[in-house]
Amino acid sequence: MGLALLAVIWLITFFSTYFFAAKTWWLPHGVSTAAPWIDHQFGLTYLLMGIIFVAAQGALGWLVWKYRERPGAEPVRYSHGNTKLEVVWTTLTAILFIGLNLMGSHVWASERFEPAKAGSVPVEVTGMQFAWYFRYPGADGKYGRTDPKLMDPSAGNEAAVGLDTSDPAAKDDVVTGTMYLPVNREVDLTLRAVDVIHSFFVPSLRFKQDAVPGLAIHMHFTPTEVGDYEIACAELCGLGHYKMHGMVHVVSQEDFDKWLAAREAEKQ
Ligand SMILES: [Cu+2]
Repeated sequence: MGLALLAVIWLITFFSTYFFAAKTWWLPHGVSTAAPWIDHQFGLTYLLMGIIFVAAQGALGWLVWKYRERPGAEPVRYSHGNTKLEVVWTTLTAILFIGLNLMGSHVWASERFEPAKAGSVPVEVTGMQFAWYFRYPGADGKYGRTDPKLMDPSAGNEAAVGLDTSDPAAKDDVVTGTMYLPVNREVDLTLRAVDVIHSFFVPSLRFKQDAVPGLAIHMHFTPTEVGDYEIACAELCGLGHYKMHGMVHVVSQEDFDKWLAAREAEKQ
């Protein structure tokens, strides 16, 4: 029985480690300036946790077999444990977790607490049940006023985010259901939510941030490769949560300008 348990524990350990080591399911190729940092941190965390996991499960299997029931074995005694060992592994665990957090906090904080650089592209993302809308402030660089009373989700785009068209700054605001971004330029993102908490998640950009009703959350990132990348809502936000899918089209500056000009022209 002891040998059977050892085999089961080691087999579970082997197969669960294999899928991570072989990268059977892994992150998509990263296309933002923060991606190498984040991937490095992610890989390091998995490696350290993997080593501890394999060592702990390996020891568990071995001990299960070593102390198996057999004729002539010493009867079981209650042990209160080993205080010195407990202090050591608790301290080591604390150092590891706090250390990993400190290492990762730099990248995390730089996208949130440092302001976006001058000349970045402002985009406002609004999450609502169950769609994403993207607003570009237009030539004046200023977002027009929005008002919850003007919101009409069934009308889509401008009306959905409640844009007050009587405000001069709103005249050139563009609201769309697909996101276009110029490559290699920093994006100054403002995240809003209308009804419940949503989470704007673009795995390829290594970007994930909650959008919270009543808050305008500022973040910035820089896409580095032209392509189409999937947006998902990473917060279970209601029955239609699965429909909160969208696309980020990262294009050249020229294509971006053309696209934005075409949207502006549609407004006239
Ligand atoms: Cu959502």
